[in-house]
Amino acid sequence: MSSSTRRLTVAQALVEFLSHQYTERDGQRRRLINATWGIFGHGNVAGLGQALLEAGQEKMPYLQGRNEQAMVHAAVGYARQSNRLAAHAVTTSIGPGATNLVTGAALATVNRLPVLLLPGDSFATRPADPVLQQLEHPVSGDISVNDALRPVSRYFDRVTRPEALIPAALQAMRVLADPVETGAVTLALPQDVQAEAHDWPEEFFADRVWHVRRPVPEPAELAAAVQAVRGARRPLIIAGGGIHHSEAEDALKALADATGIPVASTQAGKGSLRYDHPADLGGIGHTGTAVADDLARTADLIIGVGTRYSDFTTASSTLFATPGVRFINLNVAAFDAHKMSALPLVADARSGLLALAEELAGHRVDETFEAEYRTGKTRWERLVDVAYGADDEDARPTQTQVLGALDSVVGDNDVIINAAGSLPGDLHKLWRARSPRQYHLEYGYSCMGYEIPAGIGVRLAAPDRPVWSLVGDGTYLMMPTEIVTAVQEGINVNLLLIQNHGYASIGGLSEETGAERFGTAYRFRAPDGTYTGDPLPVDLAANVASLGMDVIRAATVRELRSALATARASDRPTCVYVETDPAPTAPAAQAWWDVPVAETATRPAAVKAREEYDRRAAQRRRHL
Ligand SMILES: Cc1ncc(C[n+]2csc(CCOP(=O)(O)OP(=O)(O)O)c2C)c(N)n1
Ligand SMILES: [Mg+2]
Repeated sequence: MSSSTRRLTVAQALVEFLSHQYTERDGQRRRLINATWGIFGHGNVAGLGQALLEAGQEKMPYLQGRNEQAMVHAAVGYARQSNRLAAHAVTTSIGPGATNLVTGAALATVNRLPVLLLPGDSFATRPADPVLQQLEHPVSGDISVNDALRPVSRYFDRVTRPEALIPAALQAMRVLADPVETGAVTLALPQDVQAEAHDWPEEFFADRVWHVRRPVPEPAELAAAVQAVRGARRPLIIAGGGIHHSEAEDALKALADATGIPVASTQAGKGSLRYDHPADLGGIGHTGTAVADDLARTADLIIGVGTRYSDFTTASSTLFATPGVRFINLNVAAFDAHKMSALPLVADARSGLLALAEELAGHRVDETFEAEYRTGKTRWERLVDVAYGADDEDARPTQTQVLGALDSVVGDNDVIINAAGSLPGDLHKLWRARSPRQYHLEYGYSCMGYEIPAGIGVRLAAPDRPVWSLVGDGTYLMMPTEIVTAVQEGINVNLLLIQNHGYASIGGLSEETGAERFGTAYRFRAPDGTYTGDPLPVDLAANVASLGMDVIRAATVRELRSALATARASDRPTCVYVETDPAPTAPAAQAWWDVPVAETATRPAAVKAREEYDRRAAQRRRHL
């Protein structure tokens, strides 16, 4: 071991260390931590802030954010678009800056996406408890608000001594780069420790490459899976987000081409096959297409690839209705591979699909089965045409007509981003995904406010792809903050802002579940005290413009199409603002979603909704 050391503060050493970390997959090497987002306060200004200043933009690019949660969203957008091979760090002060990370951390961990969180923490040496923003816990002296990050982090450490940074930083990198374990990683850094000097061994700052493995299936698991596929009459593949993370789209296409097994996709997996591939059935589950859901109900074998089986996918355990239906789960995480009592195929998605294709050589599904799903696909395509089309181009567009207009303007490479509201359902049913990672839906945490900051992260990861953040008015008001960041950095993110005066999605859900749209409209109070008066005189387009973004207002379908084309051609961040006609033009839900309804109520709407709920809930089924 060399005896040479370098004297740096903990914060300086961490930044230096981070600038030397790389991932490698398939022989391709790239930097693991490509930038650090930060908002400074007394908990990090003179520690990590000073260290970032000393490092300089070249060594560690610094990005200024407006809201800590939003900075995590930007980092997550970046990581997802980078197929988890690169990530960002986020530094915050102590107290509220740190706890603002909690929602972002949960979002990253739920979606299995890497982000390195570096919240400041109150003094390790405790010279003057309580310092500003320090939580005092009457019976536990070592708790800080950062402990709220533990359950939402895949790795958590508090670096209370300088030398403890070494194992903490190494574990943090291992988890970030690991396809099974990745998620939010938190290193809490007490404000005094950040500024403390230490003599670091030079080896700590050597280039370090984290190989991102592609585990291959075990022969016995593979043999069992192949036997099950060969014996199935009506197999269906569910493509999950793991296909994109693993860059397994070509392997999936090869398997679908060779075997004729149809593919339905989750929100995270949509775009695994191009929408016009004959075996692509579109979305599955509550927001799925009729052809995918009909097939799921009648399938005798479900082959889940890189999916978590969320309740939207399984229609709350009601979708897979064939008696004796079996599951094969190809997943890099054993945790997911064993869901649905499946035959587990624990492997990287691409390795596993390639192995399956090789072992299944010559095998093909029945012609009548293929003809059946192709007919269903054609029928659904016609529904999409109807939902996208407008009889009157000079009328206010409905939401699906907005998507039709966007569809007509984007190219193969554009990325559309969304997370919450009525858009995810409409997009899952209708969007014609033309390339991997074009369809960027955060539907693990479905967090309102992901879209705008994520757009920045996506654009940083893919500077040559036009980026569209799609937001409703409620979502816009939740987190418009990073528009300022996009303007400041000249990051060309387009915003499609849909005004419908409230939480339309939850309004619809509320009505279906007997809650009568309570609290879901943005309107003045009527004389009876309910929010059923006039819409609020709020001008969101003016709000966007006030933050420095170009804005184009579109009132009709025709104007909208031209506004979208103008925004796309512009080299500045541009918002297209449109007020929609609330007429429902999206196809109805093809499968259930379990949202419990009041078991007893005085109002008739809830009583009636409960009857329907009980009928649906009786169809739930456990796969054991
Ligand atoms: C942070 C957060 N809070 C609450 C919710 C619950 N929620 C889901 S959709 C939605 C309404 C979204 O409103 P808007 O963006 O206007 O879209 P719309 O429903 O009108 O299409 C709400 C409140 C959420 N997903 N995320
Ligand atoms: Mg709305």
